Parts: sequence; C-alpha cells; structure tokens
Amino acid sequence: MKVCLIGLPGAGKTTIFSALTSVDMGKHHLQEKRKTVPVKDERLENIARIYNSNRVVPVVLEILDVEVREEGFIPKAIPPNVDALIVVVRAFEDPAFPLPQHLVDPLKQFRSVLDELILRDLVVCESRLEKLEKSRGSLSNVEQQEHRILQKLREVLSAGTPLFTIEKELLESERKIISSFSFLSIRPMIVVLNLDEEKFRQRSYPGKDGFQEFLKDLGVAYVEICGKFEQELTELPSEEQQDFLEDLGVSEPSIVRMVETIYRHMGLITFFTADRKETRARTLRSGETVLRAAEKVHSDMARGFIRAEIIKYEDLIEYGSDRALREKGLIHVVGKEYLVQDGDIVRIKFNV
Ligand SMILES: Nc1nc2c(ncn2[C@@H]2O[C@H](COP(=O)(O)OP(=O)(O)OP(=O)(O)O)[C@@H](O)[C@H]2O)c(=O)[nH]1
Ligand SMILES: [Mg+2]
Repeated sequence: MKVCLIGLPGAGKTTIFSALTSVDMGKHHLQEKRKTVPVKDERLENIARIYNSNRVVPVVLEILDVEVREEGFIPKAIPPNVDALIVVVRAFEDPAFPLPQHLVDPLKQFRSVLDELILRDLVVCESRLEKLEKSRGSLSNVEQQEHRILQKLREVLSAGTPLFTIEKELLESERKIISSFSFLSIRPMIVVLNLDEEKFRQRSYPGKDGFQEFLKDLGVAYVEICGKFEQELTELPSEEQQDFLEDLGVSEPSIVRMVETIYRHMGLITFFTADRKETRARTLRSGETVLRAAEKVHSDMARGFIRAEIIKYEDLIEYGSDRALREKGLIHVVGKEYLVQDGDIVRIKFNV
C-alpha cells in the first residue's frame, strides 16, 4: 500500500514523514523521499510461532514525501499508483514559517488543496473530452462510453466536488475506462492535522468543530498528530519514546494511529497465509472474495482455484495446531465466493 503526503508548503509534511518513518530529517534531502514501514500486527508473530515459520512478512506501508512545485500545493507528479492521499493541514504557529493570513484557518487550507486537486482533474477531463468531441462522428463503442463517463465526471468536478464522492457509484467497466487518467481527487483522502504541543494537549484549535464536520460530511478521514514532538522523539532510544508519548496523552506513536485510520477509512482487512516457510499478512478490502485473496497471493492460485481452507485466528490460538483444528472440525472448506473476514488464515488449493 502506498500513500503520499501533500499540503501547503511549511504545513509539516517532511516533519511528519520523519515522525512516521524515523528517517533523519537532517539527511532527508539526501535520501530518497520514500520509505516503507511495516504495519504492526501482533497476530502475525502468534501465527508464525504456531507454524514455526522461517520467515515473517508484515504488510508494508510505503510513504512518499514528494517535492511541492513552485506555485500550488501539490507536487507536479503524484505517482499514479498511490492508494490514498494524506493531506497535511497545519495548526501550529511558527514565526519563522508564517502562513499567509488567509490560510491560517485549517478548513481554508484544506479547501485550497482540494480545489487544486479538483482543478487538475478537471483539466485532464476536459482535454480528453475535447479530443473525443472533435471526432464525434467516428467514436467506437468504448469511446462513446468514455465520453459519457467523462461528462459525468466533469459535472462533479465543476461543482467543486472531488471524484471520490462518486467512486462507489461507478460500474466496474467505468472504473476500468477511467483508470488510465490517474485522477487525483478519486483517491481516498485522510487529513493529518499537525498541531503544536499545547494545542495537541488541549485537543483543541480554532475552527476545529466546523472543520471536522466539513470533513465528515465530505467523507474524509481525520487524525491529529503533534508532528514536531513526535519527530523529535524518533531521535531518542525507543524505551524512552513510550514515556514521552504517554506524557503527551497518547498510548501509541502516530504511525500506529495513522495506519488504523487508513484501514478504517479504506475499509481494509488483514488476512494471513501461513506455513513452515513463511507467515505473511496481506490486505484486502472488506467484502472481497477468497478468489480475490488468491489473486493477491499469486495469479496462478486464482487461475487454478479449486477451493480454500479457512482457519479463524481465534480458533488457531485456542487449539494451537492444524491437527487439533481438524479434529474439532474448525478448518472450513469454502468455495471461491466466500467473503474473507479480518483475521482469516487462508490456504488456497489450486491446480494449474
Ligand atoms: N512549532 C512547530 N513547528 C513545526 C511543527 N511541524 C513542523 N514545524 C516546522 O515548520 C517548518 C516547516 O516544516 P516542514 O516539515 O519542512 O514542512 P513541509 O510541509 O515539508 O514544507 P515544504 O517541503 O516546503 O512543502 C519547519 O521549520 C518545522 O520545524 C509543529 O508541530 N510545531
Ligand atoms: Mg518538505
């Protein structure tokens, strides 16, 4: 999974990147501005212990901190395969990096980033529509469909609305057609509110209620982080970090809270594959079938899918071995339509 940090210059993107990834900010400009962090999941080790796996492979989250272009708030090139956008909004004062007066309000900051995303999508949409309209008489069926969808999208964007608000209504065939445009505003969005220590401790800042309400109505997830404080913590030994976090009033580092927010917002679940060789965590969207899970493991498994065996995590922990589970009838044989649940241990039987 891949996420990209965007936001106003000086909003604290690099500070938060460093807090989330423990990349040294001083060396940040020398390093690649992308880092993968393992997604912590205690179930993984527990499963691996039972199967005596040689290798344990967590889900990884890749975080990107891309350069902002001269004007505007969004990097010129957001990689097309980014799964979600993390919009950093600033609610701290820093006389060395003042914000323009009209952008001090978090909602206005967010709105200006959102408007830029929408505008960029609109430009892409219109330029393609123009081309299609030029050859109006000789469009293929697919092009006619494309024309119809793009008109619909243009209407949404022209009203100042991001595309993610209608993403769920699209047909699979429509999604496929528009995927090549790599629209920006179609991706799930999570706001990271970057607070200074005082405001973070008070859990309050000017405009908070209105901002949260706006995001909720629009369908954007929200998480508060004390960026600078946590960035500084990453420079301490990990035993000391926990005490400082507790002093700040949080039980876990912001990376944990952010991953949780991303999972919840995107409706993601975790399933596992496990044997002697390796125990591995993988993600799926809630409501996806075991055939889709097979596809994620290996395309051959999906192609030659016969059936799957499902073990519930709690059952595995309680009974401790495949043998005991089998005796209790707790290894469930399912067909390709089975909807995978969070915590399922999935074993695909296939033949190619
Ligand atoms: N007081 C305070 N300062 C912060 C906080 N977070 C970031 N800063 C400071 O704000 C300045 C800008 O932060 P960056 O992380 O570089 O911002 P950015 O979004 O990466 O900026 P660009 O890369 O220029 O777009 C730095 O001097 C940070 O130290 C915070 O929570 N409190
Ligand atoms: Mg930066």
